[in-house]
Formats: sequence, C-alpha cells, structure tokens
Amino acid sequence: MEKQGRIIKLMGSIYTVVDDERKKYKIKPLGILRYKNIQPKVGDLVVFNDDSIIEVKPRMNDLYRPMIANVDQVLLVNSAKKPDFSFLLLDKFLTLIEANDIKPVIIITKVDLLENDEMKALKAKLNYYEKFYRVIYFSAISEIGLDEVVEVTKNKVNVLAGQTGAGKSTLLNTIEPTLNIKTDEISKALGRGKHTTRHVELIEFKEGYIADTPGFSKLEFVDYQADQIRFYFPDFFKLSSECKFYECTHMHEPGCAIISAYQKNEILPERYEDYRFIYEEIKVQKPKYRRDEK
Ligand SMILES: Nc1nc2c(ncn2[C@@H]2O[C@H](COP(=O)(O)OP(=O)(O)OP(=O)(O)O)[C@@H](O)[C@H]2O)c(=O)[nH]1
Ligand SMILES: [Mg+2]
Ligand SMILES: [Zn+2]
Repeated sequence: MEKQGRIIKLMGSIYTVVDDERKKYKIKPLGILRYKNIQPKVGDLVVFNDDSIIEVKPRMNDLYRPMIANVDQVLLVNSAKKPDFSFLLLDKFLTLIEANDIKPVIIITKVDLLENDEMKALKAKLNYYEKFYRVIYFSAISEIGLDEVVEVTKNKVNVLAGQTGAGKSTLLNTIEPTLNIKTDEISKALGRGKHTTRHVELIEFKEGYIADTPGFSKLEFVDYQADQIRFYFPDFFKLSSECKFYECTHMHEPGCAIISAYQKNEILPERYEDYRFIYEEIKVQKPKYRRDEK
C-alpha cells in the first residue's frame, strides 16, 4: 500500500521515512528515480511503500549545504562572545538564507558571557533587525530565552545554522536534553578536528523537526551575482522603490535611497557596510570557483 511521508535521515543508501503516525521505515528509492535523475534528500515529502520510495514531491525549497529540503525556517545561531559577535557574519548568513527563500530566526547565544553594558549595546544595534526578523537572546547556562526558542520552533521544520562553536548543538541539547548531541568539549577530548556535528538528520521535536548542522568556518557565495544581493536585504528592498534608478545597486548611483538613509543613520551602519562588503566580494570572485561552471 502506498503511503505519504517525510525523509528524516540518510545513512549510506538507506533512507529513513516517517509516515503521518510517526512510524519509521528504512527503505531505498526505486531504480526508476535514479534513472530520472531524482535524488531524494532529507526533508523530502515522498510517496512510498514498505520497500521503496516511489515518488518525490516538488520541493518548497532546497538547500545545498546542508543537503536538506522543505525547510520552514533556519535558526541562525550567533554567539555573543567566544567567538565574538560579528555583524558581517550575521549579514552573510542572512543573505544566504534569504537567497534560498527561507525564513531566518536570529538567535544570539552565550549571552551569559556579556556584561550588562555590553548586552545593552548589542541589543541597541540588533534592534534594527527586529523590524524584519525575530531576534531571540539565549543562554544555555542561565536558560534565558529557552521558552522563546521552544515556542518559535514547534510544529515546524527547523534547521540550525551558524559559525562553528556558536553553540548550535548545545542549544539543541538545552531545549531537549534527551537528545544528548555531541558538543565541542567531547570532540576536543577525542582530539578530533573543529567540527563536532557531521551528518544531517531531522530530529523529531515538539510536533515538528529540527536539524543540527556542522558550523561553517567560511561562507562562500559561489552561486550568486553581486547584482542579486540587493533582493536578499528585505530592509533595502522596501526602500529601493525610492531610488532614482530602477536597477539601482545601492553602491554608487545618484539618488539612491539606501545610500541616503545610510548617511542619515536610518540604516544600521554595519548593515550597509556589510552589504557593500558582500557585493565587492562577489564582484572580485573568480568565475572558475563558481559551482555551476566546474
Ligand atoms: N557560556 C556559554 N557557553 C556556551 C553556550 N552555548 C554553548 N557554549 C559552549 O560553546 C562551545 C561550542 O558549543 P557547540 O554547541 O559545540 O557549538 P556548535 O555550534 O554546535 O559547533 P559546531 O558543531 O562545530 O558547528 C562549547 O564549549 C559549549 O559549552 C552558552 O549559552 N553559554
Ligand atoms: Mg555542533
Ligand atoms: Zn539605491
């Protein structure tokens, strides 16, 4: 009998599919799918029977790194300290998430490591982002923000993303202690490399799912054009109808509403400077590094 379900795990060539009653099946795709060049991935909604995946439903979105499809939101984890908070990293991640048409939720972790005045200063700046994104302050130690994280994640397919060491796995362990996911300290004890989290899996969580991912040490924009980046800054996009030129890149054009807002301090300076940085970085990128031309 054919059923509908979601792929939550891929190990070797065996897929774990969960049906509506949360029953699990370990199966392989039908050969015909490979013939049609359809490769099922974690997150896919599929039609299947007891032996095989028969059909992969069209994807709502499709991430390349991590390899995961149909994501409702990305929980973008940034540490307040250790490693130090970086607006550039935040804006780079946000750009990539927006480019994939996924909703980001900003989580600032390790707030227990900040002094009161440091916290105030960071909040004053991040306040700018709250106009268009949800921002949650979190600490695994004091458990600040725990209820908020649980509330924002339930009934959704969530993916954790963020710099290595930001505290993604720790956050997951804090909201669901039974998961007992490996974090930094254990990998150090084993004398392994930087990344503690390796494979991708959707973990059943609060009527939804959550995937931990290995942190990135370097973010690359291999598949993007500099001129597209403006569409991934929702705050700029809204203002851009007031730019003099329809195709304004907000880099140098006369009558640019974004440059003008930046000069008037209506846009967080870091935000516009990061935009310029990302734009320039993509501009100087050598075409041979583009994935589609390899
Ligand atoms: N003080 C403090 N330390 C934290 C907090 N969250 C995580 N840490 C520490 O930060 C280090 C890195 O945490 P991980 O959870 O492994 O980071 P990760 O983002 O999963 O890292 P990767 O898997 O390498 O991408 C560990 O030593 C944690 O104990 C926090 O809220 N407060
Ligand atoms: Mg981790
Ligand atoms: Zn402009």
